[in-house]
Parts: sequence; C-alpha cells; structure tokens
Amino acid sequence: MSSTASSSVSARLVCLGNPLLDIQATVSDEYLARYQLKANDAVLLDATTEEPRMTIFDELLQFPDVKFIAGGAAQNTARGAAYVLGAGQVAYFGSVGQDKFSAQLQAENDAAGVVSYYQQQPQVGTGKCAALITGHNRSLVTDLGAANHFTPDHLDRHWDVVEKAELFYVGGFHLTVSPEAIVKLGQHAQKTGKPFVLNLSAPFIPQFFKAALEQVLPYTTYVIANESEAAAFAEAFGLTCQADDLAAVAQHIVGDSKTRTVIFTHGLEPTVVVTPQGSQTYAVKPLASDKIVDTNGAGDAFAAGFVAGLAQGEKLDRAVDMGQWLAALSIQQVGASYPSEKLAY
Ligand code: 26A
Repeated sequence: MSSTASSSVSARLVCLGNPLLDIQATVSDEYLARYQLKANDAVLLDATTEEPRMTIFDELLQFPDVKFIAGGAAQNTARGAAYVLGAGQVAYFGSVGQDKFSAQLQAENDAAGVVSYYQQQPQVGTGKCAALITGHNRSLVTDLGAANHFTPDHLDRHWDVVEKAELFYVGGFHLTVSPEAIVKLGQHAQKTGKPFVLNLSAPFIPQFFKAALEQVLPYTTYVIANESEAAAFAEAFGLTCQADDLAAVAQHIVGDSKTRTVIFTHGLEPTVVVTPQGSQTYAVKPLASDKIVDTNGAGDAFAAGFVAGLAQGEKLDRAVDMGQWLAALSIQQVGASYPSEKLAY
C-alpha cells in the first residue's frame, strides 16, 4: 500500500472519504422498481453476500447515455472546494484499487487541484457508484470496493499534512468504513481548535450507523445534512420533536455545545442554520428548470462552497451563500462536477 500524492504544498483543507467512480445513466421508473430502489436515495451494497443489485453496474454499460464521472461524496466536495480555493489548497484521503478507475479519479483530482493521498489496495478494485437518474432525482447504489479498506495508519503516514491543515471535512459515508480514522482527525481538530465538519451523507447513516455517529459527533463543530437525513436522525435518536421540524432537530444536534453549528439544506426550501446563539434561515435562489442538468452531487457542492468559505475566514452568512452558489453551478453540470471555466463567487 502506498500513497500517490507527490506534492509538498500544505493544504488548508483536509477531506476524508470513499473515492468512487460514478457510473451514471438515465433509467426508467420501472428500472428502479425492479431493484426496489427509491428515486432519491443512497444505498450501500454488501459485496460479501449474494446481492442481485450487483448486476446494475454491468447493465448500465448498455444504456445509451452512460457516463463515467469522478464521484465519492467527500471527494466531490474536495474538488468543489479547490474550485474556489485554488490548486494545492485541498488534500483528500481515501482508499482505491490499482486500476483504470483510480487512474481516472487521480487525474480528475489533479485537474481540479486536489492533492490525492490515496491508500492503494493491490487486491481490490476501486469502488463504484451507480447514479441512476430519473428526472431531477438520483438514486445512488454503491459497491465500496477498495474504499472499504481505508485504515487510520494511512493518516499517520501523512500526519504532516494533517498538522498543517486549518480545517477538516469528513463524509458521514465514511462512518461505514473507519470511524477510528474520523475520531483520529476529530481528536486532532479538538486539541488544536480547528473546525471539524461532518456531513451526515444519507438517511441510512443515522439509521444503521448510529453508534459510529455518536462516537464522532462530539468532535464536530459543523454538521451538514439535507432534510431527509435530518428526519432519519430524529427518528434514529428518538427525538421528541417532529422529524420534519428542521430547526428543532438542528437544535438537538447543537445540544449544549458552545461551538457547534448545524446546517440543513432542503432543496429549493430555505437552508436552516442553528448555532448556540440561535437559528436562521437562508432563502435559495431558484434555478430555471431548463437549466438543471442533474442534481447528483448538489449537496456535496453546497458543502464545498460552505467549507471553502470557512477556509477563507468568511462569516457564516457568506459561507452559506457560497454553498448555495456552488450547488447551483454544479446542478448545471453532468454529475457531481463544476464548470470547466473558473467563475468567481
Ligand atoms: C458508503 N457510500 C454508500 C458512499 C456513497 C458515496 N460516497 C461515499 N460513500 N454512495 C454514493 N456516494 C457518492 O455520492 C455522490 C453524490 O452526492 C457518489 O459517488 C456521488 O458522486
């Protein structure tokens, strides 16, 4: 196992997640129904069992509009943050195989200015995510592959990168892989007073990985989620408030912390932000429907604009606005991507 990074720059932002290649295609409602998939959801396949949905990856190759696009939620956020902060300012940790998929991911990170610290697995293929598009919805079906083999000692090997960073962004999806690695970063962040941002990533994280989530929540200074993840959190933690009362759920996650901020996005509805000082909403500027290409990665792009704002020392209001701005740009691209030209915020 070795790292593929070859840069000696010091990145301001360090991200940790599951590097995946997205295999994206437009499918019918019948196709989703055949595999019992919801139009807007994320599911994790268990490669160790007989899993009928594994065939989706091969089937997609026959679809006329199939595309191979860099994915992995936190990696999308890393590329988006580099879009704002510039080359060399963002480092990304995750585990990949030694194949053409990881070569494509590495190339796309390089092009975006993200420094990749990949742990490489010689025996396991790079993870992949089927992004099944129906209208403005996307259903994500993931086979983690090599991403499932990330180990915390890979952080130790590059601890200088961690020490030089000013803030951290972790995808909640990684709670299924290495909560130990997240705790390691969290403890460093807590000790040094650096911001530590966690995205809840998908409803199944609070639902099925509650214990791991409880382990890392104490280290968070920012928690980002969308409305369905907020509702799943409320249910999993048995909150007494309504699961769709976003401000109330956020208040619970802030708890008695003096340093934690919770940000809930809600599609076109206003973004809800709760701090220890109070709560606030931020309207979303709607994009004309004919400008929407696909919403895959919109949440990752919001997180990217937001953390880039934090890295630049912006106030909360402006960081939220930067998140909304970058999400709108990403929705106008295929997959979790950003425009090829640099548009200033
Ligand atoms: C553990 N799981 C299920 C996952 C993912 C994931 N990234 C990390 N871990 N399932 C889907 N994604 C990514 O989410 C992005 C859209 O937000 C997809 O690769 C897609 O690019």
